[in-house]
Amino acid sequence: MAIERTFVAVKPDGVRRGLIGDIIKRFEQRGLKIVGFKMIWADEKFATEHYFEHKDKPFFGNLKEYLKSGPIVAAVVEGADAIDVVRKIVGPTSGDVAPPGTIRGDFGHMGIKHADGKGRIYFNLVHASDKKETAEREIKLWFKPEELHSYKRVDEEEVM
Ligand code: 3AN
Repeated sequence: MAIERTFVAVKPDGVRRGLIGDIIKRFEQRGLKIVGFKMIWADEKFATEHYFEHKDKPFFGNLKEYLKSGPIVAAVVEGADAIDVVRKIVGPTSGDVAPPGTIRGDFGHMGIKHADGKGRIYFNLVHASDKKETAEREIKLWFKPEELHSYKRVDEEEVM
């Protein structure tokens, strides 16, 4: 079990819906540590860099429009096996199958197929890095080293 850092973003729909606190709380209450935190409004270049893995997908244009549509709350979250644990807290990509108890399963219900069928942007509140290499790349893209902080949580002995 390794202490890892992962990148999390409350996407523009999460910010617009006033869910920043509810979403970030999900990570804090599991004992994960917020070691970087800021609000950014991504431009075209930034959105393209962030989602470059999806550049050949048919929904790439919509995905970039989504990311650019409002400010994002970007965070770096630290903890034991944080990358996988955070993905479990976030839940599956499509809201119709995301189980209750996950962020996507508690704050939305619409599936990707429904959105694609209507040719509309698919909103799913939150982004979380999917693996170690992605986490390293995304943290470097969104944060300068001096914007990340090492400190102890008061409950660290019990939760980490
Ligand atoms: P996740 O965010 O769960 O890691 P990915 O990496 O498969 O999901 O996709 C990245 C983002 O692309 C998703 N969060 C979602 O917003 C969007 N997306 C994925 N598949 C589709 C699709 N078929 N149509 C529209 N948007 C999609």
